[in-house]
Amino acid sequence: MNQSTYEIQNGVAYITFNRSKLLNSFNREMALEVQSSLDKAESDNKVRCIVITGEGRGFCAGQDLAEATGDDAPELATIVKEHYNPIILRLRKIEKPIIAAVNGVAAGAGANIALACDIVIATASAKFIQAFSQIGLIPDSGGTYFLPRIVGHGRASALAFLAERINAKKAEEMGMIWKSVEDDNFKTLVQETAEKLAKLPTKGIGLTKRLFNESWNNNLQDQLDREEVIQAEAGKSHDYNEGVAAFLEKRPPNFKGV
Ligand code: T3D
Repeated sequence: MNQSTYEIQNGVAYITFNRSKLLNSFNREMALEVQSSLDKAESDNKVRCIVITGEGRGFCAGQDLAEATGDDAPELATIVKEHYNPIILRLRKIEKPIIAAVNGVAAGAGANIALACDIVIATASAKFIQAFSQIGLIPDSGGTYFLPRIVGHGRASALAFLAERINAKKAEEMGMIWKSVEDDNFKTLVQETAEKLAKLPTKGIGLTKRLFNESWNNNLQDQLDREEVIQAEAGKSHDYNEGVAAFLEKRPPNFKGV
């Protein structure tokens, strides 16, 4: 791997985009590496939280436009199908919490990869840009799915059509991200949040994520039915028994994630 890095620390897998000279814009190699890192993090039981971030001053500037143009460039549909869609589907399917640690500008597919994560923490100087309309494209990487659902139709339309730079504070105010944090405190907050998540009941969190995913397409009755089924599954976990026992014995719980 040389377009990204993969590192595990205290139960957290850190996947870092590593093309900082080009603001971590995606080429094919980086897309395939990120897919394989997500697979590794999913199958490793020691990993109980995943953090996605970028090296240098940018999070990710979306597609490397030099790679997407020129005579031997792949079809746009091929890029979307083979690079971005598999990443977005993994981010939603992996039943472990995933943090987008947005360390700088997040544009195009970079912005929408962040929005597909479970929790977005951004440094105060970060910007979010739905850059697609500037070059005549549509918001891919789940943008047309997540944006209206997260911020509402009106804001999604303005963000997508106008491609304005939205700073982290404003993104937080409109509910697009969880937290904007001063640059000096960013790394510490990301690490503390990730390590806290890695000690929580991963099984229950994963099942919650599954139900949130399903809720987009369910009516209330169907969703309540699913909660009934999945609560029974959560109730069979080690961490449910441990959580209740720890509460009754007035001691801190020791969750194992299963
Ligand atoms: O294949 C397809 O196209 C379909 C898939 C589409 C998915 C997409 O993501 S489409 C959207 C693609 N992304 C963009 O349109 C964003 C382009 N970048 C920018 O608008 C700006 O770079 C930023 C607003 C993100 C940041 O601006 P600034 O002033 O902080 O930095 P900069 O000077 O523009 O960029 C620094 C370097 O990175 C620069 O290279 P240089 O001059 O130092 O050699 C710049 O060309 C390069 N860079 C930034 N973004 C990209 C890029 N190079 C290639 N592709 C990029 N997307």
